[in-house]
Order: sequence, then structure tokens, then C-alpha cells
Amino acid sequence: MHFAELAERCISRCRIIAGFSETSGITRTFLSDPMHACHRAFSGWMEELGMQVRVDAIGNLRGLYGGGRNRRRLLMGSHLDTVPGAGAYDGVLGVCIALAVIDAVRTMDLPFDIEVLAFSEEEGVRFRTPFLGSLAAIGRFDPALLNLQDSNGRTIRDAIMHFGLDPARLGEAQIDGRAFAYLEFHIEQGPVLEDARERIAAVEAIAGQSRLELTFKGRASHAGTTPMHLRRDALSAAAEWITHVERSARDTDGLVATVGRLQVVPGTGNVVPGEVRAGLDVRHSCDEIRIPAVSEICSAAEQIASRRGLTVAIDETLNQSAVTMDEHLLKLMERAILRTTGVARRITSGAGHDAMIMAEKVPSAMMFIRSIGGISHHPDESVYLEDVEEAIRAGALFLSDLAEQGKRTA
Ligand code: HGY
Ligand code: MN
Ligand code: MN
Repeated sequence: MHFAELAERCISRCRIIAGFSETSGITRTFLSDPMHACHRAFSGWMEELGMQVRVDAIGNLRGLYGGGRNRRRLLMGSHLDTVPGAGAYDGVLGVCIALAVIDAVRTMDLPFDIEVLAFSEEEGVRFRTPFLGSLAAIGRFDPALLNLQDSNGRTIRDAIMHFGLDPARLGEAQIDGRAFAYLEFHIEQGPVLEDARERIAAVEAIAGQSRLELTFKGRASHAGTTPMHLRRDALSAAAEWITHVERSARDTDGLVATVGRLQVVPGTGNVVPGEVRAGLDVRHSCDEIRIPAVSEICSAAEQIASRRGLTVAIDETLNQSAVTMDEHLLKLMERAILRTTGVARRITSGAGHDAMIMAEKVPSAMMFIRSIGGISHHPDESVYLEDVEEAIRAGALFLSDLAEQGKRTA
């Protein structure tokens, strides 16, 4: 099949998967029911390639190409879960391109097997903890997480069992010493390639990220009878703090900070809010800037709360260091991209990816595909067919170079 046809098939498959959703838009969270249909579709496409397919205990869908001879393994993959109101390409396109690249190299005599991992949970939406799939794949899934509850009071353990999987077998999800590299294709989710009018790029680093839950506690009271000077308004405190967060990020070069989730209790118009739960997301490519920025933002929350007679509880749910991709694989990736498009750019990812987790265990590389308008985490997220075609072409070149190297060093 030509690269153009493979690219067309990738995009039509992303549209099919987009239809498996918990909502009228695109929302597919960790081990939700639509994930079954998603698995059925991808299992069929993997089986068409002669892959052995299984679902591990954390719900990663895994296809093994060329397996059975106990050879070294190239891992490729991305995630199948989405944010609420997502686009059709974040994560899913990466799994589709991985299968398309395998299809493109089927006639090659590869000296290694390929395992495609379609991760069950990268966004961290349902249980507010990201990367559950890739953490289990590298053996860093903390069993204590099994007791985390979602907004309906269901635990991760419940979700795993409800999906028909066995939490006692989480250890089997771990990759073994046969894995020698991990490759992830992903949309850029930002404006850099669009601005440079380039199609694909090699990712050299992924920004570190902190995620925290802050709970401002004041006192709920009657909106009509409580004078302003006697209030302990949790939402006014949070609002003052949120403007501080924005100012602090604007004043720090390269820092992004977002309060994307706010829960107001009791959340009705005629009651002064007694409690506010806020989700904070802070990122920077340099940990030495991100970590002090997080502590400054947290002390600001404490000062604002105490000045207003409130308390604030702060729970850090993620402190993920910035990660650089493997230099050797990066050079190979640049070569493949240069031979495909004539230009080869290195780019830092502001978005987090499973590659930053896999890189703890195995040399990892990422290829970005241009996001039209830089739009992502939005229904208007889209890609150009020609860019997907170039990504598959460059991916096939990357694999053939990797194979050549493998034969030389065998
Ligand atoms: O939020 C992120 O960085 C990614 O989309 N999970
Ligand atoms: Mn995402
Ligand atoms: Mn993603």
C-alpha cells in the first residue's frame, strides 16, 4: 500500500475511534465502556498485520509483530484515552501511524520484533493521575493508586475489574529486557510547526510538569445576610490566587501555569462558597525553574488563604521531571526526517507524553506531526493528510536504519 493510502487509512481510523465516546463529543477516559469498542477496532487492525494481541492488567492494548523468536523488541505506541471534548488525533493517531509504519515495512527483513502499546490512560482525567498505562509498562505503577477514587467513588481497582481485568496481574504488564527502544508518533498540539510551515519534527525534550490539587476552605453562609467583612469566601480567595498564578507564569520566561479545574461547594448562587477545589498544572522545560515556581505559587495560596481567614490544603499529584530523548535515536530520527522532507527540526514538547515515562526504562524517541492552527484538546484538532504521509514515510526510513544498525551490531 502506498504511503498516501496508509495515511488516508490512518485518518479514517482516527475518525472511527472518535465515535467511541462517553459523550456526544469525544471523551474516552480510563477503562470506560467505549474503550472496549476501541480495543475491538484496534485488535482487528493489529490482527490484519499478523500481530498477536493482548490486553494487559492496566488495560493497555498490545500487539506483537514478528514475535515468538524471543528477539529484541522495538516498542511503538501512544495513548487511547482522551481529555473531555477532545479532538480525534491526540494519542490515537500515534497508534494508527505505528501500525501504518509496520504495514510499510512488512517486506523488510527486520532483525527485531515490534510491540505496539496502545496505552489505557495518559491524560489523567478519570482518577486525576496521568500515565497509568505507561507507568505499569515500566513497572512503576504504585499499588496504592488502586484505591484512588473517581468522581463516582469507584476505585482504580473497581475500574480494572469492571473492565474484565485482574489487578493482581499488574506486574505482567511490565516490559522486559528485550525492549531496546521506544518510538512515539504524536501531534505537536502547539503552533511551532504550523508557524515554520514544516510537516514533522524530531522531539528532543519533553517539559517537566507538576499537577496539584488545592482545597480552599472557608465558611458557607447566606449570600443575603452575610456582610462582606464577615465572610470567609473560598471562591474569592481562589479567584485572587488564580490571578496570582497567571501573573507569576507571565513573569517567568518559558513557564506555563493553568488552573483548569474548579469545583465550588455548595455551588449555588445564594450561598457564599465554603470550599473550592482547584486543579493546578505547571510546566517548564527546566525543572530548576518549574519546582521553585510551584512552591512560590503554593505559598501565595497559603498567604491569601490566611489573610482571608481561610485554610488551604495542597496535594501534589504529579511531579514529573523534564525528559530528554535518546540522542542516538534522535539523530536517526533527524536523518529520516531530513531525507523525507528536506528539513529536520528539533522541538521541545510542552505537552506530556508516554515517551517521558518510557524513557525511564528504555531509550525513547518521538516524532511530531503538525497540528493545524496549533489546536489540540479541542474538537477542532486536525492534521494534514500529507503530513501523516510524511510521518509514515520517515517512520519507515527510521525503522530501516534501525534494522541496518541492528544487523551490523548483531
Ligand atoms: O496534558 C498533557 O500534557 C497531555 O496532553 N497529556
Ligand atoms: Mn492530550
Ligand atoms: Mn497525547
